[in-house]
Amino acid sequence: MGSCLSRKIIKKHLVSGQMKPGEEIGLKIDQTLTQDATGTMAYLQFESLEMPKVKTKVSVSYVDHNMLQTGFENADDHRYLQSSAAKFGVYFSRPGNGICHQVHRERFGEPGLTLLGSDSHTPTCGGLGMLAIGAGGLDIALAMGGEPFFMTMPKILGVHLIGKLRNWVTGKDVILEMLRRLTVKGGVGKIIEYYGQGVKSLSIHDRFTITNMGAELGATTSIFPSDEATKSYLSAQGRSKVWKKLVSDPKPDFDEHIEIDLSKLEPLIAQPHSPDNVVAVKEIEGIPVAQVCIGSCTNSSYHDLAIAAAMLKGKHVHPNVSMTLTPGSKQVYEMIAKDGILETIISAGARVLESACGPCIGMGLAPASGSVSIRSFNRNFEGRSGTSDAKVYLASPEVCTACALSGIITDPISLGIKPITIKEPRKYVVNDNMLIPPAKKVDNIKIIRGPNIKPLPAFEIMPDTLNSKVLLKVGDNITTDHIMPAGAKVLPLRSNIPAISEYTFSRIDTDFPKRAKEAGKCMVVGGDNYGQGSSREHAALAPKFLGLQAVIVKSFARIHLANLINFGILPLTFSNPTDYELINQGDELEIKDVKKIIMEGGVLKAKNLNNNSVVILNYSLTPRQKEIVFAGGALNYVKLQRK
Ligand code: MIC
Ligand code: SF4
Repeated sequence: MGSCLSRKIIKKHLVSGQMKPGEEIGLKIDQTLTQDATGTMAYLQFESLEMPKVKTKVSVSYVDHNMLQTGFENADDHRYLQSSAAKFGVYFSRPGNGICHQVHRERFGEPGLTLLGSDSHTPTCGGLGMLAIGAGGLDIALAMGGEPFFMTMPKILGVHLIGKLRNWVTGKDVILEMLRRLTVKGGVGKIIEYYGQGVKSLSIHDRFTITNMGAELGATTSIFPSDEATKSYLSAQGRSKVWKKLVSDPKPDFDEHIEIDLSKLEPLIAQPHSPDNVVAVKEIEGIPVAQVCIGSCTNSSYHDLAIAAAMLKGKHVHPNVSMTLTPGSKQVYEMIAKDGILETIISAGARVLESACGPCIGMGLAPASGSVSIRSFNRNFEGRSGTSDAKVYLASPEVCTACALSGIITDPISLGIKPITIKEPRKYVVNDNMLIPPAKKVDNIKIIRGPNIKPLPAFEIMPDTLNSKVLLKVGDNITTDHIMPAGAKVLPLRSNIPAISEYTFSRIDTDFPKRAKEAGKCMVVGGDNYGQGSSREHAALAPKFLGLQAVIVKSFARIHLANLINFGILPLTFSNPTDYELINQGDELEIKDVKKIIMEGGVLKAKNLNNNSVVILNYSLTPRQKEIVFAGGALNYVKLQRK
């Protein structure tokens, strides 16, 4: 049996462990990326490592999330990030240069390398044959400091692609089909590797959309081979030198396997409020639409905007619809400005936004109460748009534009217009004047901090017995947006843990921070796939600041689990999932001799002091992770190691 592509790249970067699913492996990281909403913490953490410079080949600090400057906070963060990038040898992508995942694939992505990013959609660069993984900011800080990235060796799920997409069917429909089949937890613990004759027919942009939104499957990452399409893309970016052919061997050693016949797919749409709530567009045609947004790191490429413009040409946006288009990067913006696409879009009555995450993260453009918004984005969690009762649907730019023209949910096939082919540019506009390379002389560079940038809180080592109340009990698929919302109001507080902690669980229970502060320590109980979605470590850091000792659930999402460990919160799962019923919100739990039992590999029991029932809990921690949790988090642990 031959090796699949994922294992080939892992093998080249393996610094510890064995490539057996379930075992802990350490990977050498070639490149890192951070964005502003997670980056300030990552650089504060990097600073606390007291290293003069990053040790990676390339590290980039992007500003794309916190772009609405309604107060001084975001501008101060941008300045902090720019000065720390200069000081530590990091590229700085200025506000306006674009969304991190769009710019990174344009200017930095390289087949065969590893990329670790403090954003869950980092796997986008997997479209180039890169092993690109999302993680919490602390893991990125450690990788910048030259530490390996530790994770559990995933299973490799091979997705055999056959056939060819029909007209009006796109990469978005491929990933929506994956979500329909596998659900938001179907990719947990897996790398998704696409292969087979069908790959050839997928444009590089289709591939990026698919790898980007693999995050919604909960996957560790997704990857495509690096082939002729990859070569043309990198050449058009003036980077043909970094191209190399990368494919799996014949008969690759996948752990699991599925097949998708591309020719059988049709335009699909994810309904509120989950990316896996997928149906065929034609099944729900006719629903009135109030807003259409094309943008986000999933679908804001030159190709996406060109197709929307071709559909809009000579027509106008329906009077009941507010349509926005976001060029994903300055490069895309310059391209559409040059070749008339921008004019077509403006003339059709669409609103053009700056190159940033924008409405995807609730930074403006919240839809009207109870209204329907169709978006080319990747997440439609309840309330994420900024309007709690809005109904957000996810679909391709083609479907979005069809809806904007007709004012109702519409399958583009029903419009009866001729299929449109967009030619891949032979040369992209390359103008890196908003990308500041690392400074050569750093001695005089001062890191500039605004008053909203508060020092990192310090955490104590874990006590021998955990004894606290379950202050919150939640169900399945709780997202990190539930635990720590984003949006224009909360995002500016990302550098201020005491202030942001006031919003912990505010989507579910506005009283939680008050109760937690009164109690001083607490636990949370949840269902399956706890912590899915965003990589924001604030969803661990803020609850930790409020005294969260342990989270007991049926199962965890990967990045959040790692973040809990990184901040010294004990992650536990029910040995018997029906025991979930034995614990109620408000019950007091006691877990005695927790460290001793975990060190010795014994049976961990939580006693419910309210009904005297005893629940057996599993802990799936590697020896290194045990040390981290006991030390009160990874920063404490690394500092101890370096002493
Ligand atoms: C998101 O899409 O939810 C974000 C905002 O990009 C997050 C990161 C963050 O919360 O800062 C992500 O996907 O990791
Ligand atoms: Fe930005 Fe949205 Fe992409 Fe997250 S998913 S990086 S908020 S565009």
